[in-house]
Amino acid sequence: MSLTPDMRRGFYRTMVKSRHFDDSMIALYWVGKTPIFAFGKGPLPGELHCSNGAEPVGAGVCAALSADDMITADHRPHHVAVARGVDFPRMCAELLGKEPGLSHGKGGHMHIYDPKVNFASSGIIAEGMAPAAGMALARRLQKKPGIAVAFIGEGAANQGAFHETLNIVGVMKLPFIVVVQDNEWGVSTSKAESTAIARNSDRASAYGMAGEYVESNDADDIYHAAARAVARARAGEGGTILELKTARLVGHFMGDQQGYIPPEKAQVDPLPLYRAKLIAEGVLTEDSAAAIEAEAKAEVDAAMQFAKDAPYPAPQDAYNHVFA
Ligand SMILES: Cc1ncc(C[n+]2csc(CCOP(=O)(O)OP(=O)(O)O)c2C)c(N)n1
Repeated sequence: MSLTPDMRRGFYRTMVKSRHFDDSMIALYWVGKTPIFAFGKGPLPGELHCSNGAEPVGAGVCAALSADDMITADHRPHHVAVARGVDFPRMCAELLGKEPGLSHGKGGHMHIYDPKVNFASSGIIAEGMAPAAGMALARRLQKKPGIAVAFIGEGAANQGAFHETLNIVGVMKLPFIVVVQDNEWGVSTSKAESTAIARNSDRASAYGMAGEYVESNDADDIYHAAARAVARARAGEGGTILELKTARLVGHFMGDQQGYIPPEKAQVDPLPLYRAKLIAEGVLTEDSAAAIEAEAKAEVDAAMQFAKDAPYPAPQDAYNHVFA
């Protein structure tokens, strides 16, 4: 499907919403943790991995999917969850550990789970690969429509789960896409230090599947490449390693000062670039862009307020809704 102006305005809106969500969570994260970084304190205790810079990946890939398709994401799931249309107020409540959260506040930000839109995420890297392949196989056996897409980072592409899953996807020609988000860093380890080849998509031939590397962090380019991979999967042509050159504009987790990133490796923010491009092409004006930004921010602020006002789970429910 070719891109319409409406779709591109939608990409911009999705990206702005995701960015404002992350920025709001980052601001809240520091409450109670300063002046000394008190990791366990505040309304958002523990780790927080934000998606700033990767928004085009969520917007572009999810636009190429249908409601029947299934998604697994990783420890940095916000941009994908927002683009997929996960119940947003409940997602905010989940991050704050509140009772109306998607998992009653017991999953936290790395474990966003919304079966209504076929979305799950896990903090164990590459862990989403095998369940996604299983979902693809289930759809085939049940003769139901739908493909599976696993979102991971380039660091996770060195995990055993990546290779074992792709082997079986290749053998069974499963309708599966792994979206490898190449932001260059796995915590503080650069891709060059951890991976002997420059592009994980080149590994595709080893598994008998297609591989594509997208050099630009632009939602339009990402959408087109994702649509090609989706078409192959739906046509029974098997899996794709879709590696996307994206960015991580914030630390690996909040509190990471990123001292290991040399100035020449500083990454570019894709949002102002996309905004300027759409304005230059007449898809947006200054006014319509500002209106989209205001609307997205109002939606985030309302959901944040809902989450802040919501109650915590009752202590007697500690053992409900959990498997152990
Ligand atoms: C199996 C496993 N090993 C180690 C970790 C700790 N860990 C969390 S994120 C991460 C790096 C992930 O890098 P990458 O896959 O490139 O994703 P990015 O953080 O860059 O988005 C590591 C090692 C983990 N969560 N799971």
